[in-house]
Amino acid sequence: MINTKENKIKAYLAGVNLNDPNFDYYMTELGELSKANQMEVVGQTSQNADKLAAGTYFGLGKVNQIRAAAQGLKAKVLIINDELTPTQIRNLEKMTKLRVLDRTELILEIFSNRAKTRQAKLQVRLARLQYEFPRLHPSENNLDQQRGSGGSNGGFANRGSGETKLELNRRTLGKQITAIKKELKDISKQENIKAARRNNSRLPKVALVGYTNAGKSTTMNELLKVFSDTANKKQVFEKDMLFATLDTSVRRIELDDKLSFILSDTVGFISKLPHNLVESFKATLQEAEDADLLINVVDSSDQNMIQMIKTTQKVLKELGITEIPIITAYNKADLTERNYPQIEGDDILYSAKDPVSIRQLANLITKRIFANYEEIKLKLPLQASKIVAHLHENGQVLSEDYKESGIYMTVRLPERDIKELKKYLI
Ligand SMILES: Nc1nc2c(ncn2[C@@H]2O[C@H](COP(=O)(O)OP(=O)(O)OP(=O)(O)O)[C@@H](O)[C@H]2O)c(=O)[nH]1
Ligand SMILES: [Mg+2]
Repeated sequence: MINTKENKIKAYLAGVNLNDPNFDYYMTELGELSKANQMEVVGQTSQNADKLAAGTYFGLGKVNQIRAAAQGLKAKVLIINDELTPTQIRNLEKMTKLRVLDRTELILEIFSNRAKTRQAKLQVRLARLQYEFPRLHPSENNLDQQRGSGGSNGGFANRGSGETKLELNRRTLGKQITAIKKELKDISKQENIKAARRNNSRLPKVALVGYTNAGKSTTMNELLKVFSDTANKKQVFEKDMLFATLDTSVRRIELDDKLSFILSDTVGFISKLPHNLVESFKATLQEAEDADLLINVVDSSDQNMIQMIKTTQKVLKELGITEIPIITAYNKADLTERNYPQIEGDDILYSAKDPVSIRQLANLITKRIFANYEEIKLKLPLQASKIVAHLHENGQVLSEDYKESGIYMTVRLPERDIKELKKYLI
């Protein structure tokens, strides 16, 4: 349901600046995240400090100031720019009389609202449970509550009457976490089988990565429109909102001259992505890890473009992805004054909505991934059907002619594969 302005929850943003040059940008992002969560931002404040107050995050004077300001603006929620400790959340809620949401919870909330497939839902749920686990605390009414003797919890009854609700909750949560991990592992196993099939074909793999809402999915869809056969054209979901994509989609792109590659679209990034979330989404991001080439899609019309590029680089590093070559693709050039498409070295300025741009992008990708491919002509014995099949799987077969004297083929292959075929070269 779309909330109108009237019934949107009013939120007040606040953060402590520990001398971070990116602080203003993080606050801007926090505002975007709040809006993505159906909230209306009514005001914001910050405090410069050398360190965070252990119990309250802000200094006490600042907390009072926030309470007054938020009350005046009729805010119901206080949104904090960092991940807080459970104690900090509790104290701030008590002192401000506001519901307190930290950055991590905000991002988790958006992800849970967006998740559609079983895998995405489980991944978000796992991240959320792991976030909640250390935050479980005995609330006022269950602090002293002990499990009644002879209760209905069968198997656990002998755990002793001293068990608090808290311990019970912890155990329940722990079990849920284990169960979700197991189910995710099963899903991931099936995915791995599919991935292995793709790996076997040894077609080059290209992954679209980058900041959320940069236009990764749009770029994939437009490449599919221009280059794929109908069976492969299935479009992916694209929309003007943060984290539209939570699942990785994989498609085969067939270029005009029989060159093909595998393209994947992945979940978008943002600063300070919660650690648990990155962990849970590792399986989904596997495609990026396995890629031969990454396309870092950037919204070139956004004034925070440089920060967004840095954010993507940082998340990739956190994922351990440091060795894969990258093309930086500056998208949405139609919203700028600059001429496009334009290629400069490994970079391209383009618009995903412009077919000429899309062809140029494909050219650039092709140049990179097929850089070490060579075109060769072969004459194979008629009975060499295994080699023929292998060439179809691993190379780009440009022509194939069956004659009485043998099979004549023109093939593009990676350099390393050519050695083995030396005796058939013509
Ligand atoms: N004007 C313009 N809009 C674009 C262009 N490319 C994408 N968009 C729009 O930008 C918005 C986000 O596009 P997506 O393709 O969903 O972005 P994404 O990078 O996949 O985003 P996430 O999945 O959320 O990470 C959509 O509304 C697109 O229509 C472009 O070249 N020009
Ligand atoms: Mg997307």
